[in-house]
Amino acid sequence: MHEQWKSATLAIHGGHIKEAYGALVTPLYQSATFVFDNAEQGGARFAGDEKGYIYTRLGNPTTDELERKMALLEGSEAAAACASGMAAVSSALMTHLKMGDHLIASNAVYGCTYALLSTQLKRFGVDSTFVDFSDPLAIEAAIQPNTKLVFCETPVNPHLQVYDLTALAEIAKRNNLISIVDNTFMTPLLQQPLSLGIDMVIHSATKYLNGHGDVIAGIVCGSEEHIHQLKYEILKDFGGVISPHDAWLILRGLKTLDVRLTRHCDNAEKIADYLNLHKRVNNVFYPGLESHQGFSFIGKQMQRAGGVIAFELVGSKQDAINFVNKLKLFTIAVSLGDAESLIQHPASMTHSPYTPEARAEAGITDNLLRISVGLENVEDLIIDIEQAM
Ligand code: LCS
Repeated sequence: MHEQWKSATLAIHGGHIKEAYGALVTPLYQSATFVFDNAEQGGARFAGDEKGYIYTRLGNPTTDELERKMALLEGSEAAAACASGMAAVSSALMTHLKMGDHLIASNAVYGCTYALLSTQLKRFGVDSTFVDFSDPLAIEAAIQPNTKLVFCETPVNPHLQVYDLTALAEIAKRNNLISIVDNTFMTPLLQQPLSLGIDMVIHSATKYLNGHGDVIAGIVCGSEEHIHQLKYEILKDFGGVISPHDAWLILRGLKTLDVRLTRHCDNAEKIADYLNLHKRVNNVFYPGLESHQGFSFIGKQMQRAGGVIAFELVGSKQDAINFVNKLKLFTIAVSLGDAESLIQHPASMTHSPYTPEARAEAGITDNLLRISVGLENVEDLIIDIEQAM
């Protein structure tokens, strides 16, 4: 049955198991631990001789449903839910890396991912090289004898550059590297990296998957072997597991993902067109615009361009900051994918962990602004931008 269902249906029904009392909605199993009938049963569960729950850090029925649903949506064998998007990124990396290894990442990624790769992993003897992933030759040129994996987001946070995932998967396979893609900006409804040959997909579920701004969580999707290792070694021992309550909220959010994304994309397309024609705007970064480097990937690698737009205002950094402060309907906050439209200044906020040099290299300028277009009436949003201009 699952095989025939489209994503919108899977997001509602996928992975659901009929509940004992007939409840329509998956129950929230808000329990830290699970009771054994006797000591022998407890021992058998720990030994793996008997199936069944032990302790929520090792598995929980509510969390399991989220993981089954996400695996179906991404087309992976398995999935693991984590305490945050950063827990998903770090757990996925720790599954594959050890001291002395090297990885290659795109030079623009979410700020904390950059900090993890450039600073934290270094403390454990793992080196990272950052290159422009729009140039496949640059990726190949960065490969060393100890390179283990390649990592990127596409579209990139914050400026929406798009990378060719088929080319990336091909480079990874030819050089025996693991490929990991952060699919947060797209969700599996707009882009499925595993179908293009990528090995692992990561999400900050904090964003569109939950969609309501009330959860911090992450997901990793991949092969049975990789996810088993991630769950029963990395998550078990490092502990970055999701709370069942957050898993339950994401299950609720996923039911409306398809309709929410349609609205996010519709609104963002109209706002990108408006900004593109505005004389106070220098550059609009939105893959749905013909002028954008990522436009040729729309309808192929990615179904639509999503709900995030970046743009540079004419003038100084202070002019950009003044514009942000004048907005009345857009809320000044980091994060994205919520019902509320949000605006933030990447250089001083989400991408402040970068050094100024690395930020310049990654194309994140001081007057770049990023908006997450929400679900409001788009005319109201444009009126708000117009009055702040
Ligand atoms: N990956 C991407 C692409 C992200 O945008 C973020 C967070 C993360 C991973 C980490 O997820 P978290 O741990 O926050 O769930 N991005 C943010 C942003 O752009 N503004 O605030 C957070």
